[in-house]
Amino acid sequence: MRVLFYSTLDDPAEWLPELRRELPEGTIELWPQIEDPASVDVALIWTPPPDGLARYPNLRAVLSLGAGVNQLDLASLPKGVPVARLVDPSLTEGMRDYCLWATMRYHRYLDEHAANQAQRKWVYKMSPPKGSVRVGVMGLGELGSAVARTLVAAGFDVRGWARSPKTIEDVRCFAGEAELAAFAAETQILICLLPLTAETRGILNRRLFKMLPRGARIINVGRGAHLVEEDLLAALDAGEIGAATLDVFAREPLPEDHIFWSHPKITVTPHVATWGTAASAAPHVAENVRRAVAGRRLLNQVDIERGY
Ligand code: NDP
Ligand code: OXD
Repeated sequence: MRVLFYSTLDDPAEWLPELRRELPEGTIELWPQIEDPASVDVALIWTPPPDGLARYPNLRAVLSLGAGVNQLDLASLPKGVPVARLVDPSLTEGMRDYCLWATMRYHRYLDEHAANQAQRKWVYKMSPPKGSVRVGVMGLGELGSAVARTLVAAGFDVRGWARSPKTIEDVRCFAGEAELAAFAAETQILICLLPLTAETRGILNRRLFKMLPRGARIINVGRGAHLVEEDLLAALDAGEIGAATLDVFAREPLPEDHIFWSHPKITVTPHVATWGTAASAAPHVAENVRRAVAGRRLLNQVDIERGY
């Protein structure tokens, strides 16, 4: 079994030894040094390589190096080849940590205290009890459900929204477009952990911002294209949204002259909410390579029609 590895983000020096350890019966080849394209079984990639995947006529699976798959441009992949997203315990842990940090930072007004410090201003502002702070998580999949549970354990009043109904202990769950307004009406800190699909593109928009309580804070860790940037800027100016923490952007790297860099109510992090690590993810990848070669259904296989 032969695996092609290509990524502009992930370090092959970290990944290849782990993959070779987990898949001793396989051969891992680093793009573009591919001995025989016809013998490649699986592509393990963050984005398709510059010359695409059509050169590999016997491909049996495309495995994403990310939890998200939109960056693979699903429509451009060879038809009929199954795609799987990455599920990795350390990636999930990183996302739980980031969302807890960002939520706590707003809850304890640490953004405001930092701004006050810059002006040598002593402003005594205490937070309400955590149990009275309503945090809403959009997307209750692998990551969203883990984040929701973490926030419950931390003491917040948590609700979640997904496409289909969910049951998560101590999380009030809402489903579908019909329940979006009810979910949003109670959400003071909104976390977006949706995949980017035709349905979710631009979902963080003026209409949704107006459904939220005045001054709500936004944490976008999904994808940049979930956010309508001009709607956020207008909502911040109008005080409808109080502040935003953005980890993902429509254009990455965020251009140097982008207003988000210097906006006083926006916190920018460079798409580092979390990432997959080779040591933790390699067993999952190896299992999916074996499944692909055996013609079995992949773990965390993407529904191409749905887009996630
Ligand atoms: P999953 O596929 O496990 O979960 C997706 C969730 O979104 C599901 O609960 C799904 O609902 C819900 N959803 C999808 N479409 C809709 C819709 N139209 N309306 C309402 N809910 C919807 O994905 P993960 O949790 O693993 O990852 C989520 C996203 O996080 C990734 O796609 C990626 O964009 C982002 N990400 C960002 C990272 C970063 O560093 N910033 C790192 C890793 C991921 P249902 O359960 O009903 O199907
Ligand atoms: C991912 C990401 O999708 O890092 O895993 O954004």
